[in-house]
This record gives sequence, structure tokens and C-alpha cells, in this order.
Amino acid sequence: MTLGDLFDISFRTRRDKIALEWEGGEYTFGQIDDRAARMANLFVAKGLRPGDRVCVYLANSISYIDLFLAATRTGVLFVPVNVLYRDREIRHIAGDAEPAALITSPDLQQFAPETANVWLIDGLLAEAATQSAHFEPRVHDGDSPAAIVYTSGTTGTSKGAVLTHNNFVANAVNVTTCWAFSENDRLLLTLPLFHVHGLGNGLHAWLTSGCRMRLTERFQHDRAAHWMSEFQPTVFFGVPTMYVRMLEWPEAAGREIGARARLFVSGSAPLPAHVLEDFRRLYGHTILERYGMSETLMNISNPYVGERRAGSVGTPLPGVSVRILDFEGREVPNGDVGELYLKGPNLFAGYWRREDATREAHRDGWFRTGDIGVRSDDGYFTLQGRRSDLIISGGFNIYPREIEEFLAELPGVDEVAVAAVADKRRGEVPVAYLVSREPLDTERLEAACRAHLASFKVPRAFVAVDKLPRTALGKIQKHLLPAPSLD
Ligand code: MLC
Repeated sequence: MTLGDLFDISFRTRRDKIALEWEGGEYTFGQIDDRAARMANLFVAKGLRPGDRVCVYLANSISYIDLFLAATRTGVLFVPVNVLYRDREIRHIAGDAEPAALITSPDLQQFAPETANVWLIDGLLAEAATQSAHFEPRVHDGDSPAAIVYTSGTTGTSKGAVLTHNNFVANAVNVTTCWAFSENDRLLLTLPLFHVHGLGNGLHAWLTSGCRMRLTERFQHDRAAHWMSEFQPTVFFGVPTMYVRMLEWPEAAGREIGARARLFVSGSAPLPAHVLEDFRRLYGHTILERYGMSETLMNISNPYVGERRAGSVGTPLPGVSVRILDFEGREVPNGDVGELYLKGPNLFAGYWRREDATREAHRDGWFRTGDIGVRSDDGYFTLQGRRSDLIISGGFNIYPREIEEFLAELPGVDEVAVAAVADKRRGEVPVAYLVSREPLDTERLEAACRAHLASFKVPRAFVAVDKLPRTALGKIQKHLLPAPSLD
């Protein structure tokens, strides 16, 4: 099935129902459908063909939805780009995806590579308005690719995970069914649409269930309490940082928001047990924690009905098979730790133009997640860390290697290691340890990082060390680096 077929259930049967609240306006499913058709016609008029790529480097907005739906209807591959990415990161994605166009807004245009064919969103919207609201979809095969989602790569640069219509459809059907979505739900979506959490869960659960969604440009912790009181969501999707922020709100607000909601879901980073407990006390809800990845969308989820176990991500979603293997590739018994391997209709088609990386990421047809975990006798999975030294900050993935490579290019830096340091709000933050012959000019280092890297990758501290602790084989032992005190 294609996403078009799935979403048509809402577009055809709920045409006059309010679908979306965006910046004070209300839009019906019929209006969303028409906007998408107009944008799809514009894509074709501008010469985009099935298989072409379009990079979308924009913050959340209604036009983001137009672009995504137009891509799914025309067979153009949608390549979302994190708005916090800067020149270095975007140059890599644009160079790898070779998009026919990069769609952005005037405030972000300065970071687009000079070689990119830049289309500004306001101009596109004006042109789309003159197009027909009828579009005959050009995608009929569920195995057609729908998007390329760039993941932070272990090698320092990110790889594009190719996700098909079938992948997204399987995920959407799973989350709407297993989390009991109905058209009466009210979903507050503050997550960025450039990641699969916001896109594959948020946007797709909305269109599949036919519920009402309020979209915001981003989660602003000082405004979100007001949005919740005003909109009265029944469902909220968040990363742990958002739930930590929600614990800072007045208790009365928490009680009121909790009384009107039916479900809070958390993912993209581990949810600390004390946050689950405090949230239950203040909001009266046990947050439902689940486990997913860009390459796989959602894999494992705590149940809607039944025990939501603290620290566990639950049991596999429909159609998803999970094996835990030891480092020799043997399946481990329940209770033993190993690496999680997956199979299922949600699994991506491979890394874009990276057959080598795709091969490396699979073993006998099973996808190697890189996550270490354990299964209990009653089938609940608990994640215990990563095989790599991935840092997750506010739900954004950071591979230290990318920051290390950038810092190592700066004058005066002889050696560098970047490691995670615990942070109350963001879970983890990166800290850089540098060996330098000169006194460290931390302001210069920070300014260089700010100019070229996404803000969440900028090390929170730059620590001068005489040498990096290494094993006899020369591997850096990051756990021996001194944790600085962060304010
Ligand atoms: C953060 N910033 C943003 C932004 N998020 N800017 C634009 N758009 C966004 N979406 C910037 C802020 O401007 C600020 O910049 C800095 O980041 C810190 O923001 P903050 O609001 O003060 O921080 P905080 O309260 O910690 O909240 C951050 C956050 C954000 C939780 C809102 O980190 C976030 O939206 N995270 C979601 C990540 C996500 O969706 N991950 C899913 C990956 S998919 P400055 O310049 O002032 O520092 C995946 C698979 C799966 O992992 O299983 O889901």
C-alpha cells in the first residue's frame, strides 16, 4: 500500500472535518488534500520526476506537510534536513543525495551550499496556489522509496536511510492501532518534522487516524504549557527532554493537562525512571516508552493496555521480529545481554548509494541495530546502551567522531576526543577534551563550532588535557576522561 492510499481514507471520508490547527488557522482534510495536489502539480510543472530527490531544509509549518504529501504523490524522494544543521552538514547531505532542488526559507538560505538549486518556500506556495487541486498520483507500488532520512554516521558523516511507502505505512498502521488512535483524538505535535519521530509517528498517525492535530514550529518549554491548556490534547509525543521540562511547570497545570489527556508517548532517547515516576505523580499518567530508529521507524513499544514497565521499551510491534545475539552471532537466552537484530515490514530498503554500509548493517537478513539489550522471560525488552559511543542530546543523535574531525582541523589542536557528559535536561551533552601546545582559546573554539555545526553538537565545555587516556592498542578510553562540572 502507498501512503497516498492510506491517507486517502481521511482525505476522502473526512473532507469537511477540521484536520489541522496551524498558527491560529484551521484547515479541513479537504483543504490539506487540495494543497498537496496543487504542490504535486507544481512539482511536475517544475520538471521533477519520480526518483528525483528534494531536500527540505525548513522548520515545521503547514507548507512542510504540502511538500511531504506532494513528494509521496509524485514519487519524488523527500529528504528532510535538520534546521539546526549548518553549512558542513548540509553540504554533505546535498552532495550525497544530489537533489534536484533544496527547498528552504530566506532565514536559512545562507547555509545552503552554493551549488544547490535553491527554491524558496514562499515563492513555491505562491506558484502552487495557481495550480489545479486535482492530481492523479504517480506512485502505485508500496515498495517505492518515499524518503531518504540521514542518520548520524559512525564514520563521521551521515548516511541516507531509504524508507519506502510500505515502511511508513506499516509504521503508521502499527502506531495508530497499538496506541488506540481514533478520529476523536487531539494530537499536539511540537516535534520537528525533519526526524522520523515527528514525521513517521506524528504526521502519519494524524493522517491515518483522521484526528485533529495542532502543529507548532517547535517545542518551546516556556509556551508549551499554554498550548496544552488551550488545545487540550488527548495525545502528546515527546522526547525525554520535553517531559523533563514539563515537570518544571506548575503542579496545577500538570493536573489539568493530565486530566484531559489519554496518552503521553516518549522515545528517541532513554526516559529516566525518575522522570516516569514524577510524571505519574504530577500528571496522573504512565508515559508509554517505545523504541525506534530512523532506519526502522518504530520497533518495540510498551503496551497501551497492560503494564508499562519503567526502564523497558516493551514488546515488539506487530510484524516486527527481534533477536538478541552475542558478539559471535549466537542467540542469547532471556536475561542475557546482547545486540538487538530486527526484521519486519518497517525496515528500510538500505543506505542510499552505500551498498557496503547496507551489507555491514545486516547479518543473515537481520538488521543490526547497534543497540545492546536484554529480553525478560515475559518478553519485555530493556535497552542497556549502544555499541558505538553515540551521544543523544535532547533527542538529537550526535556521533562524537564528526565533532572530533571538525576540531582536529582547527589550528593548535593536536589531539581531541569528544565524550558524553550527563545533563539533567538534555540527557547527555558533548564535551571536548583537547591536547594542544598552546593555551586553549575556548571562545574561538566555541565560535568555530557554532559557525559550522548544529547548535546541539557544540561542546558544552572544552577541557585541556595533557594527553588522552589510551589502551595499549592506542584506542582512546573515553570513560577515563575527567567529567567537568557543568553549570
Ligand atoms: C532546538 N532548537 C531548535 C529546535 N530544537 N531550533 C529550531 N527548531 C527546533 N526544532 C534550538 C534552540 O533554538 C536553542 O538554540 C537550542 O536548540 C536549545 O533549545 P531549547 O528549547 O532551549 O532546549 P531544550 O529545552 O533542551 O529543548 C530542546 C528540544 C529539542 C527538546 C525542544 O531538542 C527537540 O525538539 N528535540 C527533538 C529531537 C527529535 O525529534 N528526535 C527524534 C530523532 S528520530 P540556541 O542557539 O539558543 O542554543 C529517532 C527515532 C526515534 O531518534 O526513535 O524516535
